[in-house]
Amino acid sequence: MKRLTLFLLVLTALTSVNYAAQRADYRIIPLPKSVEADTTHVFLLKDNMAISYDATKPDMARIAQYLAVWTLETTGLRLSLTPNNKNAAIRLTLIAAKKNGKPTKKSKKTTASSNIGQPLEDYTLTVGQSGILLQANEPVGLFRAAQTLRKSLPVQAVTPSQPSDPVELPYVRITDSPRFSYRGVLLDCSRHFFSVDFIKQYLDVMALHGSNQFHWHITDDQGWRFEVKAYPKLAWEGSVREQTVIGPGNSGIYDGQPHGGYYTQEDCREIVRYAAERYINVIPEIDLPGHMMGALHVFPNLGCKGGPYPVMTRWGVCRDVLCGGNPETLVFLKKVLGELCDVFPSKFIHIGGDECPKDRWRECPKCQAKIQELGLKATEKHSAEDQLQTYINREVEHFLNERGRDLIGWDEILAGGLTEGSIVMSWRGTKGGIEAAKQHHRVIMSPNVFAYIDHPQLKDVAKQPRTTGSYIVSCSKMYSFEPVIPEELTDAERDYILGVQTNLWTEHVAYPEHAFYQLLPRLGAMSEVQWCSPAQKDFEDFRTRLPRLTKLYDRIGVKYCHEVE
Ligand code: TNX
Repeated sequence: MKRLTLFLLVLTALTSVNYAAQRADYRIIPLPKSVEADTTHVFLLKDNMAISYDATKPDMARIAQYLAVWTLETTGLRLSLTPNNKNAAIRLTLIAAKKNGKPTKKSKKTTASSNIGQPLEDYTLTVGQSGILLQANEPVGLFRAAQTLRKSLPVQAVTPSQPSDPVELPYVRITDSPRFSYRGVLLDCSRHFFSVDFIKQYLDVMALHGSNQFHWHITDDQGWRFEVKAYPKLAWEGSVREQTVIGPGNSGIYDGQPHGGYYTQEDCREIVRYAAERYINVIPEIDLPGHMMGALHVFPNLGCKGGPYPVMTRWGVCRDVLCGGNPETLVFLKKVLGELCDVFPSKFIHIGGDECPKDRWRECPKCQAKIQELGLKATEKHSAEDQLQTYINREVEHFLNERGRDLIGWDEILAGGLTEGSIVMSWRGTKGGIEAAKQHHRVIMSPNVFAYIDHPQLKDVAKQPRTTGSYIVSCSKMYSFEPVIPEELTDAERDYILGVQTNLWTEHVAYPEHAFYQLLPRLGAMSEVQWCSPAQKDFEDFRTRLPRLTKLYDRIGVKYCHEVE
């Protein structure tokens, strides 16, 4: 009899566990600040459970909807959306931030998060007996919490029309917030045009990694891709190059195919909206006064020599740039930037400023006359021509400031002296960024040897699609980047480092699959540079967490490099 009872007990236990439950794992990428798990207890997430949210608060329904979609995508579990339901398995809650013990609507904490006008992104994610609780001060925090839950879930085999297996979530308390407020990714859509649909997918992948700034490079020597209503030919004609040089470097062999494409202002607004729904700000870049052959093709009178100027069909730095002495140059730039500001609400506007050779300006009577007029004199540090570029930057900055915007430029803007409030994006190493921080200017670190993902990621370049070749930016190299070195900057100067950015230049990247291959999984490595504290970082540990993220890449259908060095 005793034996029979025991047998029945075992049988009941076995039959009640008639599923192959997989477990959530909170050691995601980027690693949250604190994960306190109790693996002896689990909450079972099952089909038809509910997600609740406060329907009176902005953005909540949308975030709940994302979470339902992501859970379905990853686990096959179907969750329902039920506003204001205290008994729901998953609950999204906004909590008023406290100031001096009193609740306030918006936290006034002056961390890096507030210095770029981003709401605070802190959140907590708790799993216990009553279910899964996501809490934050702002919707963006709930979005981050929802992404964390998404990445913690196992990617399960899903059979449509069959109920999916429940998921075991160990009890946990996660508290998280990012190290840097600026976590950027650049996409160059001038060298190759990418569709609006692709850009949306790119933004989704950025959001998955916690990035919040999309630096969109939309004009350059090889194609002007921003519609300007005052100058329609810019997009119609400035966007088309006759052909493209083949292979890395400038081989001298051309494909014979025209390449074009541009974004209408409506396209841009759609991208801004889509990004904003994913808590990403879009920073457009009009690269000036160099990298302007797209525009010079249409307006040859704006070049020192008067043209003709073909839209460039090969890569590299072009000696022809906007004339610094022609008053029409500033009229043109202000018209373009005016329309840009109408379309892009971003607080930051990028004006390029890189790789502007001064050969033409040195010989141009108009530029030299302007230098005289402004009384610019070469000093030990700054040539007169570099100062002429600063004069243009100052005019442009004033124009942007009047519209409530701040100017970002590549580190070349240091050459003629920084204008008052300019922000420096340091790409030729970190030197420019350090110099700018010492001058009390805000800085974004994007040093090419650590952050340029147009470069190969594996030592054996033959294994990869051919790209720019001069150095390797492996995952581990990128991961090892530390943007704030104490010996280089004082505490006060360090506060000027807003964050870090990785850049996908596309001279040799023409297709979406290739773009994702260049981006992933390196964006995973970059996300820990951007999000985690130095003490948390450990490349070998990152490696062990990566396969779960790449499973998710497979599930959402994006390409990535399968090897990691
Ligand atoms: C330098 S980064 C450039 C880009 C190129 C890139 C290729 C920067 C400010 N200028 O125009 O696309 O190198 O790696």
